[in-house]
Amino acid sequence: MSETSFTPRVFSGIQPSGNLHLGNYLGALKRFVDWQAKDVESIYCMVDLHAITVWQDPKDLQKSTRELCAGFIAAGLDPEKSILINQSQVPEHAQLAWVFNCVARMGWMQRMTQWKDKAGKNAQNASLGLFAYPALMAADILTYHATHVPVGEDQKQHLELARDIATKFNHDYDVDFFPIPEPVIEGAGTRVMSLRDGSKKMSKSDVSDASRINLTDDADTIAKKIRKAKTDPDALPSEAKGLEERPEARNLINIYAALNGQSVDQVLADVGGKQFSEFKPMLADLAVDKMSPITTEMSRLMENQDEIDKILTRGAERARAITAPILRKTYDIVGMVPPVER
Ligand code: AQP
Repeated sequence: MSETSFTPRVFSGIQPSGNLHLGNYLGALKRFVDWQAKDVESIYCMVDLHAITVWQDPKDLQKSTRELCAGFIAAGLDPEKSILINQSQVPEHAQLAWVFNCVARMGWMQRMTQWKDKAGKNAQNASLGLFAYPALMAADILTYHATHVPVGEDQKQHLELARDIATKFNHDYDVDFFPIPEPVIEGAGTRVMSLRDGSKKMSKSDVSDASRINLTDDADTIAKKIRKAKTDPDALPSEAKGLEERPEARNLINIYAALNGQSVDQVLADVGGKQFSEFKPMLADLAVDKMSPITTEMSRLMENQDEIDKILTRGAERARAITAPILRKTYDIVGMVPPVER
């Protein structure tokens, strides 16, 4: 099966499960905006069905979904250029996920590190949805015949599973129907680590708020969190190999590079030899400079929630023009009787 026989189309999503943080911004959102500039048809999704695989307070979920949409737009996504949707408003995601639940194998799901991390020792008590999460993610992508999926490093394994599902479907039904989607994991911001522990990824669910920079943090809070970020006592190196075995230093340099659109080598050429006491204020200024306009715009957009709801409704209409025929064709391939016109 040729991976290039499908028209390029981009899909990605973020869970409305709490505050957007710098990791989501650099690993995903900022790169969605870069893709938008390439003029490829793109769909960006607030994946609320994924969010409820762990408990969400209903009122918080609504607020987080609208806030996420505001974050998408504030970061530079234009709802006229990209299709912005709330997953639950496009029923084909869940419908195709059921078909994929019947294609994917239990053993594939059991190997997923995110399942093991999130279910932990309490797997018997985890939701069935959390276990099946990667099949829904495959459906999110493939219900658009998306070919490219910009994500952070942590989603690599789920993307491989989406590829396995597409391959097995095509093989089982002897068709060339689903593209094999390409993960696009590029740049210095694909794995932003906790500010408190350079071995843990920055995450919404970390109990320590000091571990992450939220897109809703004000300038003082951002500067304070960077000032207090864990580091080591040595000066910064002039070459990337000097960051080996220095996870916290590497993380702060990666963040600087990703925020400033530079490579790690370029950053180190400028800051090599500096102490953290000198570098941290530089990073804080840069982070405030890049993030504050987004935060301000997000708050402004949140004042007009009706407008956000209209954008999502319109996005769902545009999305369904793509997804409904793909789902119908999937059902035909699987052998489901179509409804007749009356
Ligand atoms: N630390 C990160 N560095 C780079 N990219 C990241 N992403 C998440 N964390 C980092 C990327 O953001 C996109 C959306 O992620 P998500 O919210 O759907 O899921 P997640 O990975 O589960 O996010 P969190 O913050 O880690 O949530 P919790 O704490 O609930 O598990 C994805 O492209 C992801 O790679």
